[in-house]
Amino acid sequence: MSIQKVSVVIPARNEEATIGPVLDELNAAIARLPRYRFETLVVVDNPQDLTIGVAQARGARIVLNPRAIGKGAALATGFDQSTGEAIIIFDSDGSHNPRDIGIFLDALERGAGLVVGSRVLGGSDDHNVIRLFGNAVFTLMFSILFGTTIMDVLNGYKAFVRDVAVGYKHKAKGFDCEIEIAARAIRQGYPLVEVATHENKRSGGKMKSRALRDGFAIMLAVLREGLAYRAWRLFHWRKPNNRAP
Ligand SMILES: Nc1nc2c(ncn2[C@@H]2O[C@H](COP(=O)(O)OP(=O)(O)O)[C@@H](O)[C@H]2O)c(=O)[nH]1
Ligand SMILES: [Mg+2]
Repeated sequence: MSIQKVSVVIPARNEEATIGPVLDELNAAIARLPRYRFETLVVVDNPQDLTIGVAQARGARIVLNPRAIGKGAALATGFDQSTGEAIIIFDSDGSHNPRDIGIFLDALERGAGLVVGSRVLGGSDDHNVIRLFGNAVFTLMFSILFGTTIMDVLNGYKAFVRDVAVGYKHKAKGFDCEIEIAARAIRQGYPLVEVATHENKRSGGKMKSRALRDGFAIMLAVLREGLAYRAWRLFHWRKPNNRAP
């Protein structure tokens, strides 16, 4: 696809300790990609969040998510406010390297509908045994239900065409949003591509995810989306993209 405008949508809750360098690095990356127009949206929940001042000083637009109920809800509000044909999401805690956005955009230009950053290919400094195990199990469940070979569906560094993000009701309000986005792309028939990205250790502030609470929500989302997809395939088996290769 030919992309003119790119929206970078960054969820942030109390990330004033980390978002400054992230946006500085993003702005440097944007300067190296003059063929695109960019907008940067930072989605915060609370108007008192100190992240706002730090982000505004670096030219980002602040989007307030009035329903402060998680990363997925924040992203959904950001998507609605964005205007690019392509959307990139990554975290505000320094875990993702904004300098990689060019790799994601290249993959979209070559025909992908969803590009997923992969820690399996690129490594991580932010992992522990529980996170590693959860990621592996949920990704395997996802791959079986959706018939993909994707290795890191839960990674929060993604790029996709606009259609993957808007025009439907986002049920996933928390970290299960990663599942919903990937499911939507597959349902729409878009090719998925994985690219190697390295995950850094969070550079400050506090981690917002909780292994048990979020793991459970993610598992439910994989089952909900995956079984719905299977049922949908049964009734659309004549669709051209459902033919065996
Ligand atoms: N606006 C908003 N952002 C959130 C919320 N929960 C998490 N985030 C952001 O989502 C990103 C990922 O969260 P993080 O705490 O790093 O969890 P991790 O993905 O397990 O490392 C960070 O940029 C957070 O600031 C939320 O409730 N609201
Ligand atoms: Mg993090």
